[in-house]
Amino acid sequence: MLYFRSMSPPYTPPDYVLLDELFTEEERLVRQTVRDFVNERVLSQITDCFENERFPLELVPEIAQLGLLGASLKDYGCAGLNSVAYGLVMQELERGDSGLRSFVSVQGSLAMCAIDRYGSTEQKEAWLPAMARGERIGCFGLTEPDFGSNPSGMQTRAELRGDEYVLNGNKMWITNGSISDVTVVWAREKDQVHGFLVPKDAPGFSATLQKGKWSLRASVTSELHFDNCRIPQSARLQTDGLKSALWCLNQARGGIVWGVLGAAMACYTEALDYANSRIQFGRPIASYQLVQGKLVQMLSEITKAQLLAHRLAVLKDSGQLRHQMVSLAKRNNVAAALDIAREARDILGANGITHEYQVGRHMANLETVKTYEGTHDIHTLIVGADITGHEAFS
Ligand code: TGC
Ligand code: FAD
Repeated sequence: MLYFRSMSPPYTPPDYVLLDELFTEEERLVRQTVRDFVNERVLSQITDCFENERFPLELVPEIAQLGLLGASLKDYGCAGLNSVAYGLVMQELERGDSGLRSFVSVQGSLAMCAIDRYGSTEQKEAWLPAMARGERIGCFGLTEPDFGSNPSGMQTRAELRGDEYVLNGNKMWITNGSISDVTVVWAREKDQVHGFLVPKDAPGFSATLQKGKWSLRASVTSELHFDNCRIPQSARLQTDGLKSALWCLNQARGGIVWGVLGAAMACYTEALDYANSRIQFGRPIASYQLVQGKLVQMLSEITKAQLLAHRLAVLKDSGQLRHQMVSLAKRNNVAAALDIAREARDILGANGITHEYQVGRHMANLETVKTYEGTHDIHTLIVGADITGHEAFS
């Protein structure tokens, strides 16, 4: 018997050890609001977006209206959510699609957080309110064609000539690049890396859409080109070397720790529903021990990842979070989500590779999430260096 998406029961995410008790009423309300938005506005079109390599740009005003852009920031029209509520936003968005969560992560945790932390009052006033309203879109250009895991080798240069900076270089794999009004770009000025704000109409700036991805197809990914790109001297952020860029990454990595839970929950619930209705050898496949073993393993990993995500958010809000802890959680939760997506795909058999179901899309997306914001292995090395005192990057 074919099992169609239209037959799916309402979404009931797993909460095996009653984690809901850890959330305040406000946090649960935020989660429900985003869950409803994803149910009503995202799920109906996301397969089509993925198939056609299209980011649903038309949803941005609604996302902004819900207060999801820069939601962890306090002023400039931002929602000022605590880290648990912010995490739940990421979780629900990524239940829809990693590309949607990426858009919100890059706009809020990377571009807006960079401006909020390192910008002048003028820069904040110029960009943050409009970005919170979704009227201006931002991106974060760190990675280069030859420098991904090791951004300290970046080639992009900024040279002060008179009262202007002149930028030269290329960035690659930049989420939101071609739809952005402003790029937070990282470039080397003499021996020091700094962040700069480059508006899309700056002379010498251009962006090219990267097509042909197997993963994150409902997300805009671009190359950025700086060819004697001129910006005013005042466009430099008050940054302190590469570590300012790495600080921004913590904010986005924290969002990923929660976000991938949403993708994992979507895969788990779809696999559980399918296993209960798919009959082989005269019985639902859910009645076989091997299938139950897979489902239990998925649920265990989700439950552990939920606890880790929650603890991280509490540590962040109490000022005790170290960036190495974020690395441990990003590494763990993304790997767990990817394993869950692959197992869910397996439980759905041949149906698991079709667009009729979500698992294949989430599985493909999570391959990107494993790589961006620091690869799985880079996070292994970050935690490895922290616990042993020996850096093993080179
Ligand atoms: P290293 O010598 O380790 O550190 C230099 C200074 O920076 C400090 N630091 C951090 N501070 C805050 N947060 C962090 N995450 C930090 N990591 C390091 C460090 O304490 C030190 O401070 P100080 O005061 O002692 O000088 O620096 P390194 O250049 O050797 O870096 C090593 C490494 C590998 C950890 C770093 O380069 C790294 O994290 N690489 C991964 C690159 C990466 O994650 N790129 C992400 C690009 S953006 C992206 O992918 C967006 S995807 C968006 C989406 O769609 O969601
Ligand atoms: P590499 O660094 O070349 O790594 C390749 C492999 O080598 C990996 O398995 C890695 O773990 C391994 N490796 C590297 N160094 C070591 C080592 N020392 N020891 C052991 N193994 C090692 N970047 C941005 O700046 N902004 C964005 O908005 C952004 N969005 C992205 C969106 C998408 C869809 C993708 C795919 C990427 C995006 N990125 C973005 C880039 C992303 O951060 C990089 O891809 C990532 O940091 C890895 O760099 P790389 O792809 O060059 O891989």
